[in-house]
Amino acid sequence: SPEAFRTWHGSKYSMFIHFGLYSLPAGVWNGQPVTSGYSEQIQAFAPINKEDYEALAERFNPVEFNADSVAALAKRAGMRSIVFTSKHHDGFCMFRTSTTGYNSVDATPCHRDFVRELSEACRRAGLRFGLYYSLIDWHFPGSSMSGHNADFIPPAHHEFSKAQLRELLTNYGDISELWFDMGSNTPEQSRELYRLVHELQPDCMVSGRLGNDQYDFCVMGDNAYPESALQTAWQTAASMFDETWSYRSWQKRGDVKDKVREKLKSLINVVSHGGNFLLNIGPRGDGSLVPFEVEVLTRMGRWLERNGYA
Ligand code: FUL
Repeated sequence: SPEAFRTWHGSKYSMFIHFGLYSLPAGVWNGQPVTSGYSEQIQAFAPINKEDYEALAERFNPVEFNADSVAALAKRAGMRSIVFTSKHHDGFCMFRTSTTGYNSVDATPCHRDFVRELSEACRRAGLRFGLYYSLIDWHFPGSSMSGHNADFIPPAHHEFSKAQLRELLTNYGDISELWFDMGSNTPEQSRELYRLVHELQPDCMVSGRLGNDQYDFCVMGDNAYPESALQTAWQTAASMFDETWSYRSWQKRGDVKDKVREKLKSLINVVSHGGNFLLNIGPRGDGSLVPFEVEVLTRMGRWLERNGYA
């Protein structure tokens, strides 16, 4: 609805979070830095066989992850919502689900539902909350993994996604956006998922990466900026470093001041052309935030405040 669009568009600046099993290896496998591909896709790029990757769950215990501190950081940064990776291409669910045991409640020693923790923290902090949801699933029986462009996802995965979306859209209150990623859906499948989202939450905004022109807003290519204003609702998702979205231990971070300038320029460019800016952070495997990223966001927030935008 126009109302849902206005509310979403009014958010302008939001936090993206890439956090999951892949945060544990942090871009390193067998003692070697994995230099190709994004680190959240280390399973495909190292590559890591299914059993070894799944075993990461047994060590996943991010005691430093505190949803309220994350929400507080978003507030300090001047952001108005948070979008969280409920499930990335690895297929590991960061929420309680009855559809698979491969989830953060059942398969880890921490037994935590991160979607719940963040949804509640956002509500407490007065932030909106949205979900990233990958339609690629390297864990799903019969799927093949080859980096994100040539994966095969069996048709049965569609029913599985529907069941998970029902959970995600009924168990966690209002979801501001469903950030579908990388679907290779048929037109009928995209239509069905689009309808399902709106049946459960009419005001939830659906991203263009659902495919087949079933969307409420377009997403630019990763870290891509249009030359001019677009005739549609749109968003740029940006990573702190071009090379990865999830935490990478050997990332060269450079100077905080330069990064603040770079990201403020992007924010201004996007917002002045009518888009929404979704800026990513990648917490470490123990759940702690990367000080560099905290500093960048804090300084951006201060700039916004000084200039009367906060
Ligand atoms: C991409 C994904 O393949 C990346 O891993 C990341 O999640 C980015 C935001 O979207 O298409």
